[in-house]
Amino acid sequence: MGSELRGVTTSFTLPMFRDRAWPARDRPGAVIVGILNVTPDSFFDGGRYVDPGHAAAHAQALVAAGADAVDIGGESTRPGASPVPQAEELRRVLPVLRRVRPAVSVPISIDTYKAAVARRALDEGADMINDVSAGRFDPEMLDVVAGADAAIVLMHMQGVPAAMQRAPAYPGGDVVGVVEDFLRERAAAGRDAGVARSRIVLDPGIGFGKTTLHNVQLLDRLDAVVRLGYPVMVGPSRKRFIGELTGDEPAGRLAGTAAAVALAIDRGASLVRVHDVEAMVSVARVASACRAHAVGGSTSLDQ
Ligand code: HH2
Repeated sequence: MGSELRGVTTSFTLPMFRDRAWPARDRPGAVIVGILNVTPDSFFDGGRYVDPGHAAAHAQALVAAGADAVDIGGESTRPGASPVPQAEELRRVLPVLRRVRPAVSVPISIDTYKAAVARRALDEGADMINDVSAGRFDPEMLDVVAGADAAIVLMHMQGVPAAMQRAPAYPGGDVVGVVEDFLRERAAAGRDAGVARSRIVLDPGIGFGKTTLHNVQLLDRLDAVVRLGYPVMVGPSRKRFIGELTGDEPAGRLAGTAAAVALAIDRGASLVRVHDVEAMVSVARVASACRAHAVGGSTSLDQ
């Protein structure tokens, strides 16, 4: 998976997909995962893509803008969100997946913590499951992913979306240590269930049971998660902590998102989950080059 970038190398890694490596990409550096929420209530794009035709068109637009993967979600996990019944989540996600799968060649990820949704989506051609509960909310999830040879994102969340932002706190204030221990344990659980090491991605869960300070600490100390030895995904896109730092509403958080994405890549993130693909492709190019130079030493930047 090597490609030249001004004579430097990083340990940049990408997960396997089903029976294949990540498809060839036309640029090196961090992977851009474009967000497609097919929900009425997501905090930024809610209600825009509930129609499967609009959703499929947006997926193609994300890919045309440079997305290396598309993450389709049928349940908002914003702070205060209520769970969506399984049947409703399937009703939202499957028609979109059926249209998007034949229309794009990039990997498709499904943002769900329900094993039944994951199973149906993997049957219909999804490549990766993005589980914000890291396989804890549904005891069958890891088995489903292992059985399909799919990849999985294991994300840290404290509490549940409905209540996670009510005064989040960590023992001794050590959010980095807690998240690191959690992700180490969940990666081991995934491997115990039969998910190959090469198919696991870890995510510190920006905004999931965290104050602004916790989020900043996790971004700054992302190396602690990177050192666990798996590709790391980070999803700061337009989130509340950016608004708390800048005073901007979600619509005005593009520049703040760019700063967080650049920092995450500099600290070793291999994948960034974003709404604004075109802008973040440029951010990722610059930040990935700087990361490659910083880690530097030999001759290529893997993908
Ligand atoms: N953030 C959101 C949803 N899924 N998955 C991962 N792995 N990491 C994240 O940071 C993450 C995620 C929340 O953002 P969004 O999808 O834009 O909003 P909503 O939950 O309201 O649909």
